Amino acid sequence: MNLSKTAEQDNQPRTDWTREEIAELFDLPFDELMWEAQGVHRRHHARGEVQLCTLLSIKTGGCVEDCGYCSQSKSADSGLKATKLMDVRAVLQAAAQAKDAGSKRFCMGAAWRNPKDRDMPAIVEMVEGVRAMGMETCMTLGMLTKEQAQTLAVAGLDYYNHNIDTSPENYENIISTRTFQDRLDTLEEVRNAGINVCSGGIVGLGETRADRVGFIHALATLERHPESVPVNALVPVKGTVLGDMLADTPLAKIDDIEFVRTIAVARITMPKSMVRLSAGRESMSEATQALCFMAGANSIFTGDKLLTTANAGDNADAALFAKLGLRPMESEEPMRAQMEAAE
Ligand code: SAM
Ligand code: DTB
Ligand code: SF4
Repeated sequence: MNLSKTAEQDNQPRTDWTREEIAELFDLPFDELMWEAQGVHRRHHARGEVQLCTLLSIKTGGCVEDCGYCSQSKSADSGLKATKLMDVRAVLQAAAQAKDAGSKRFCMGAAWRNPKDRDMPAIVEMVEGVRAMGMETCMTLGMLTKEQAQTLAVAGLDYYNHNIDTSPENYENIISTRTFQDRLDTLEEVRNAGINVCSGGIVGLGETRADRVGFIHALATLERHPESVPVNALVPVKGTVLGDMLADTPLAKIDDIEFVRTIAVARITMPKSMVRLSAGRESMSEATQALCFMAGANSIFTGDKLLTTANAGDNADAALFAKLGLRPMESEEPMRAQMEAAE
């Protein structure tokens, strides 16, 4: 297939990808896949720029869902102490620190199946406070009702993160307490409320190549692509089903090249989206991360901590950026407008 013609139609990202086409992309010789991904990346994004985002867990642990990868599930034996929702003031202090460290987006995560309506006023204050500091806001709070999505939109929330995590077929092997359709329903509420959608998943859950194809296919055939697509590499946490599985069968760890292929296929099939190289960087070599950036990843989480697990850290990232000649992105919006005007 002529890939450069198939990524877009009439300058609009395609949403009619077939699983066969996506499987063909995964099957390309690595150098061709990377060439194609770089081409798409350069047509739609400023080269050499990577967005820096910071995560904060505003409510940790004790979650009633049973996601097999997650340290925060009640079903896991990870030893994590459950906390209450943080005070708004403490959240805003952490946001100010992230801003000082150069972060452009502040992502707040809560270990909830869904927020309770009584939590919403504090959540709204957090969104408004972080926005007032001039940072973009992202929240991930679990499933939302229509009313909750609208409340967040009115508060000015820029992005809502809600991952499909894996292929529709593999979903019930990973999570039993909610369905793939539940996830899609929340994504639709977020979209309808006018909030930017952030949705991706995890690679290295013991899934097959066909599951990775199905995972990208599910995102790339949404009526509108998520504006942001986080691709996480499983962080194996002791006491979780999947962390323990990996400890018992180390060979099940995702192959680095296969991870890079997943990033490249996400970039090609969702050309305008930010592709976020998310969890898992701490145990990734600099060379693998460099390949991910070449494959089209243009956003990372900075700082020493993700939600509950360790992250690469600002010093390691600054050194890597200097080595690779990468620059922190100022803001994705003017850049997008420029690229679109040039098209
Ligand atoms: N409770 C909310 C939910 O699940 O929608 C928000 C928080 S949840 C921790 C956000 C996402 O982080 C998950 O959907 C999953 O993709 C990712 N994640 C969680 N634990 C992970 C792990 N151990 N390794 C890699 N990614 C992980
Ligand atoms: C996403 O896809 N990855 C981030 C963010 N969205 C919220 C979370 C990663 C969490 C990694 C495991 C942890 O630190 O608990
Ligand atoms: Fe709960 Fe989210 Fe963790 Fe699932 S991923 S157990 S919903 S915090």
